[in-house]
Amino acid sequence: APPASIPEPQREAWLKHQVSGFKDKDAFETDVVRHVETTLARSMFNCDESAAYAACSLAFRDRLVLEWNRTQQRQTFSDSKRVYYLSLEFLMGRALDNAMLNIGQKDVAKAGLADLGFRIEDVIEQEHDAALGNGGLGRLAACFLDSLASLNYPAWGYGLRYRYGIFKQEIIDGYQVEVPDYWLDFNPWEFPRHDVTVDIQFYGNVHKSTDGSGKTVAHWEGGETVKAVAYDVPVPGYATPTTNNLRLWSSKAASGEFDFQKFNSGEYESSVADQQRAETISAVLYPNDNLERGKELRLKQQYFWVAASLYDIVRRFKKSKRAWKEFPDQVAIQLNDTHPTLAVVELQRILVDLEGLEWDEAWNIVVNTFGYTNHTVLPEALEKWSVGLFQHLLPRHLQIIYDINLFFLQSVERAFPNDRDLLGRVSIIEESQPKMVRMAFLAIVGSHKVNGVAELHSDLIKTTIFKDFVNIFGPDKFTNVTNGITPRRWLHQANPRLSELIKTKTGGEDFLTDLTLLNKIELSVNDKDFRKEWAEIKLANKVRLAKHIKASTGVSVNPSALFDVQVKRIHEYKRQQLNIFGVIHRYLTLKALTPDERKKQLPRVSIFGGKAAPGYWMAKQIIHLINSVGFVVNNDKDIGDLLKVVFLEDYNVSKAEIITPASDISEHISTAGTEASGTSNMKFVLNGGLIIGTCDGANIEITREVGENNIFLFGNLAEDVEDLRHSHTYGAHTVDPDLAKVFEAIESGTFGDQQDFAGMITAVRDHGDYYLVSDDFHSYIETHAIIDEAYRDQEGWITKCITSVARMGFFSSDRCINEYAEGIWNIEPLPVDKSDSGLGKG
Ligand code: F58
Repeated sequence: APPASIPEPQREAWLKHQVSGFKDKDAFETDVVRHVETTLARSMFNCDESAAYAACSLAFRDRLVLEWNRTQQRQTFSDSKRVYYLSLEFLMGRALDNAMLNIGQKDVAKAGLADLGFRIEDVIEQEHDAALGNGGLGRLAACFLDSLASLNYPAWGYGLRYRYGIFKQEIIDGYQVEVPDYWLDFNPWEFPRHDVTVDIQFYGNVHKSTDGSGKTVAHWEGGETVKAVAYDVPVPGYATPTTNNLRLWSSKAASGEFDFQKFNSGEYESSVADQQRAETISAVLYPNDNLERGKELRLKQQYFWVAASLYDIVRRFKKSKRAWKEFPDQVAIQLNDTHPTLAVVELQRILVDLEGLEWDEAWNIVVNTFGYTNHTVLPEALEKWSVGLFQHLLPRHLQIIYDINLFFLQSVERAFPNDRDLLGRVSIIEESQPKMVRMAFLAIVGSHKVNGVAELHSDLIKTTIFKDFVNIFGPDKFTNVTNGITPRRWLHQANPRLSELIKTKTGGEDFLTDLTLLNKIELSVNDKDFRKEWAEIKLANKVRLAKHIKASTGVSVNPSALFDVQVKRIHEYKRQQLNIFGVIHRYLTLKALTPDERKKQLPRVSIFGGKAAPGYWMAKQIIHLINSVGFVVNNDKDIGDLLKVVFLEDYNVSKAEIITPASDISEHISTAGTEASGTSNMKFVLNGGLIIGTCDGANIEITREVGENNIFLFGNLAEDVEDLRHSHTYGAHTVDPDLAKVFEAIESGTFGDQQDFAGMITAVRDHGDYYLVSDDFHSYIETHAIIDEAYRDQEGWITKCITSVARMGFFSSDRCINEYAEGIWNIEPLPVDKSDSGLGKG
């Protein structure tokens, strides 16, 4: 039993007053009113929806904190191995709805809020998204935290507490405009830990000295120090008391608020400037998706976060008084992409420079501790840092990297003598001008496992960018863990009615904790009532989205039209340009029909959403073209409801929760071999939508699960992409004839000044069509025609949807986390007795 600071006789008083779950809605209401009147110092006369949100959140938070504390105690005293998930991004979205559902007391809150005069939906809407991520990579980290807690794994997330998350996107005159996302005004979900701080060093010099035994010891001295302050966010598991911790670091001047000495000697300005410079480190999330730019501040962010996290992890380990060699038995650290790769170097530094271990012993510990997940093969997204920048910012780390590289290359030399080319290819230091540190190579050398995120992707990294490393380390070091999504948020929370309907068919067992149980609904595929309700739910979700579209764009759309959705970051490789060219083709085709012929056509709504990186000019052109096409098409009387084109501004997690359940078809149409996995493809199918996609990323495994008849695949295969690229002639590439007509329409000014869109056309026609837009255009258009026909057969369509959902069990992030736990982390869940919980699960 845990030692307690409260002596036995007084513990009774503590137990008597212990916080517990809401017994009923009365208890919930008491808490809400108390928080409104005391914590918020308001009253029923000025309690608006935002105050109701605040009070409701605080009431739930009180419950969460109790379980959170207990979980941390339980995990500490069991002394079991923990996994630490290091990610620069956690795209958490909203917390309140998730907390209510995972704790299992949303019904109580709904009834209680209604008594107090509020609709729960409106209260939930008040919350600002925690948007600490760009896209798939950040959302994957959030799904993983949900699964880790729900499966009772002892796990912590470590990230940065950005003051500004991903920017807010406004669409003004059809163009993207970026607005800062200051989200911390009121955030009840974080707990500042002003007592948990770490001093982080930058710059300075390295001196070497010899210790008593004649060993050389490195000392990193001087430079500047910044303070890392911990902010903790509770992560509740679903239907379990386990509540894990997400620790986010915020930067502060090491001297505290500002330097009093300087202040007193009249240097007020510079004392404040120091403070501001320190705070800049955690100020803003870099908004690039699949692009690295080598900015010094970004490297500073990475080291700041990694050093603080490792200090924390090592401090926790040292309390156990175990021998260092046991470190990998207690600690697994997963590197979410290469952004935290400095952790490899930092742990080696701690062990060798500060703890006095021998290099080899330390290195053994390091390699056994880390695992590395790769999320991209795109060359422009692979991280490299110049040696000069490293030398300046982290001089000791550069030395250690050189040593790691030396020992690594020596071992390669021994295994593959006389292959100088190989040494050059795999060197962690790229011998370019300037020299660069290749972070992915460092991550591979410093980890015991490297994984890709879908089968095709994991195969591709083994045969392309990391091929030499497979030869060197052998194939077992490289593995696949196909991504997954949490069904709690992406079905139960986003689509409560569908979740309820499915529940009626899964025999009382909770499919939300074992998603493979979904297969039971396939038995009801011909059940009339089931099908009817299924269709009603989809329509209701479309009506809800139609209202949102009207409110945000002013465009009225018909909910019985086919909703065709592409929402994700805007990127040439994801090919929103292919989609909008296809829409233009549809428009031109409709225009060429007689009014009678038109009447026979199937109405469609093309829905786009997603942010472009602020410096990504082509992506911004694509957004502009989509909006320009929308403006023309939506106001064309010949077309009416047959085609609407909308761009939804500021796509984020909470918008995704409205959009995903409302799609009939969603588009996952990346050039084959470029999208590592994709995860929204899984979300759409899980919500009873079908997908059109290329043979890329997880689309391939989705096809394997749902069956070829239930997915619309098109386009060239990854294995043919290279040759096709070579076959394109620069300057005058012959484009597909249908696509040529689309270009003609754009160039004749149908959608406004053609100059605005010239870049997109040139990329295809004159600059080699790197993304194979023209090569895939014909099969894309044909496949959309097939989709139209399939959708006309509503009964057939519903059968496809139900069958697909039934077969999606594989894509739960629970399956995915279990694979990591077994194959990479070697950790076990820490079982909890559900009755040993302060919360009533209801
Ligand atoms: C995404 N990567 C992949 N990167 O593109 C997607 O296929 C995959 O499903 C997902 O990861 C999860 O594995 C991604 O989102 C980023 O946003 C990085 C942010 C930091 C700069 C480099 C890109």
